[in-house]
Amino acid sequence: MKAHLIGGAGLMAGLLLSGCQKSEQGEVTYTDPYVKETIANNTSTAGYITLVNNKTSDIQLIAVSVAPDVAAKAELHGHKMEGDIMKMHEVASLDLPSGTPVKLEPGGYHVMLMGLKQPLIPASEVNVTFQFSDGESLNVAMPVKK
Ligand SMILES: [Cu+2]
Repeated sequence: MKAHLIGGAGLMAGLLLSGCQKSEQGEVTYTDPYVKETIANNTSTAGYITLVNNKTSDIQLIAVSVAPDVAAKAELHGHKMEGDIMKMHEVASLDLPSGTPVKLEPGGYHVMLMGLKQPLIPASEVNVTFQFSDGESLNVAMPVKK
């Protein structure tokens, strides 16, 4: 009986180990992607998403991009106070610590789409590519919302 239990523990350890190896090759996953609809004649808008780095090592988000027929360019933006005014500015990278969800959200980090070729209307989608410091990338179909 005792031997049987030890065998069971060994099997469990084996399963845990293979689970570990799988997460070493883990990917960046995401939730809640959306792009804000364009208002009036604006040719820029912002996109938001929560990214989770499932890899065992920390990486950075180093670039965002869209197809040239969607917008002239995409940038990674943050906000900071300049005097009394909250201003957006481009950031070179965003840390994605292993296992920690990082939110791009209104008032914080966001994907800035500039020089849009046509207005973005709800129920459509924008394909955004997120490029990471380890050479991998993630393509996300981001729904346009009000
Ligand atoms: Cu911005």
